[in-house]
Amino acid sequence: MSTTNTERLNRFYEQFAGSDNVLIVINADPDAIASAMAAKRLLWRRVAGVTIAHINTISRPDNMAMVSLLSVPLIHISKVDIRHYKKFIIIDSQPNHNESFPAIGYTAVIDHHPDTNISAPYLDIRPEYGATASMMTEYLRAARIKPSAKLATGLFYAIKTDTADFERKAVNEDMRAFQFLFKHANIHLARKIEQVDLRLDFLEDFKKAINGHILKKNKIFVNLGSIKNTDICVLIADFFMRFDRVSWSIVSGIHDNKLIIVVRNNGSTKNAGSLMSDKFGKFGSAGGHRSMARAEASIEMLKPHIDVHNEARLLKWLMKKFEKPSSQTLKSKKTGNG
Ligand SMILES: [Mn+2]
Repeated sequence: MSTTNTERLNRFYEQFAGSDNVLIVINADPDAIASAMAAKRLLWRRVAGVTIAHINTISRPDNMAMVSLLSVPLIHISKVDIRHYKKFIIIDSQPNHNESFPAIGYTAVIDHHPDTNISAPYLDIRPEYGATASMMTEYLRAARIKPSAKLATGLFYAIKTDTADFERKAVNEDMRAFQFLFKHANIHLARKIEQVDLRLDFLEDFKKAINGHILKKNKIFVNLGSIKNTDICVLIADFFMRFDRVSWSIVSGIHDNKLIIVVRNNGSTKNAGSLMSDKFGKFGSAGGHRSMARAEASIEMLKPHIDVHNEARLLKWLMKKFEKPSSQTLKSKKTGNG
């Protein structure tokens, strides 16, 4: 095993010369960020410079916390002058995974997603692994590099995230990497990153939700009005499910000419997904699972039925949709079918 890792490391190193400026391109999530940090560390003092560029917008609060708490130097791909770089690496993705990856020749691709049959001078694709961070930990160990607390914390958090605390697909190597990182990571820092799921600019939406919610029987209804980010509906719907007696949480908001409706329930009652597609499918996309569902209804198509900007009316209209059908309706339905 260890010879294989050493061989991999040496073959990886062979791709780079001391005068190279290297660009690592990622679709930033915890695993990609931590793995890129590790690759940068591997190449430290072996190349002229290493830049890590991300193709996506980092908006998840935990990812933002990871970048700032671990001081990860990240730059958006749009701000990168590709001509400055000689060698390119993709980590935790493959070039054809995303159109935003620059269409250039990649020197190295290191990933744990299913193999998409790309070619590159250096390829290390191990789909059986739970995280690319586990692979990168093997490289560090093969290079006899003791990871800094921040790097170890990043890799540690990446494995936790990608394996969902080992509830998802993982191999023994993930476990071994995790055990190794545990000795070097700052667990408090990892916990802080894990804990962060809110951004301070969400506070106004929470205020509105707490002040303006309607509790009807055991259903909570909230309308947030215009929202900057649809994630806030999910956060607030989940938040209200934490209260006793609340068995349904229905949160709406307006974004991008759509009425977003996020629903949570305790799973023991009516199927939220089918209810949503029943009631809102005709206005856009709607559906989900038994206890988690979502609709994105076109405001244009809703216009003949409801003015979504009239909050009181909107809430009333929504409450009607989630009412138990009266026995009368059930009866007439039955007659209709018979
Ligand atoms: Mn990954």
